[in-house]
Amino acid sequence: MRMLIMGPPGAGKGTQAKVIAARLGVPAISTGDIFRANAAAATPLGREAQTYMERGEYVPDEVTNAMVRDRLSEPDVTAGFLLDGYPRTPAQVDYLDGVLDQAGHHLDRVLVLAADTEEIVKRLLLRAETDGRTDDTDEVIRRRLEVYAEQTAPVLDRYAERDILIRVDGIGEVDTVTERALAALR
Ligand code: B4P
Repeated sequence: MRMLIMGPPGAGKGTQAKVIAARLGVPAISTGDIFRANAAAATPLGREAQTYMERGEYVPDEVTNAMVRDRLSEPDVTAGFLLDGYPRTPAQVDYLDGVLDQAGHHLDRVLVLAADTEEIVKRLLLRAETDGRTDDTDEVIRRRLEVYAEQTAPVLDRYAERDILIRVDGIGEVDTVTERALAALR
């Protein structure tokens, strides 16, 4: 199973990706987590990514694409993967298609989690209190939502045209959303 999980910031991608991937027996790969791990370790990639993340902007495609290509060449993805938060731009969609094509693979499903803006802002401001993420301030959350609407929402049409897009309501208890997503994937 080669899958993506998409949706606006705060829709529950990272939360659901870990559980769903474990249930399906594939690794969950979060570009946001990889950037944050690099930022915490102060690697050159992390220092560069941090300057974009703290403003709510996307990290440049060339940087993100190269990082995902390397991750997808690791042995644990042979049987499949769940990519969380990638691709987010048309150029990333094209790049991922190319990487998969070269390996003779294709995407099976794209799961989109939906949540309204009011719920998203509430969740992320709550996370700011518990996790202290620098991109969970009111101003940066608003910018992340704008960037999503401008650059990522149009990408969903590409997958809808291929008939692999599944939309799931992301509102409700975490377990309820997981079961909803797994049922939709079956
Ligand atoms: P991400 O780490 O992907 O952050 P995100 O979009 O906010 O989603 P996340 O997965 O963390 O949150 P979730 O919705 O699970 O990206 C961060 C930044 O990295 C981007 O802004 C960008 O700068 C950079 N980046 C990442 N990928 C990139 C790419 N491909 N190209 C360029 N740049 C890229 O959860 C949010 C909160 O809601 C959590 O606190 C969670 O506990 C809570 N929650 C989840 N489900 C819930 C539920 N059902 N009910 C109540 N709360 C819930």
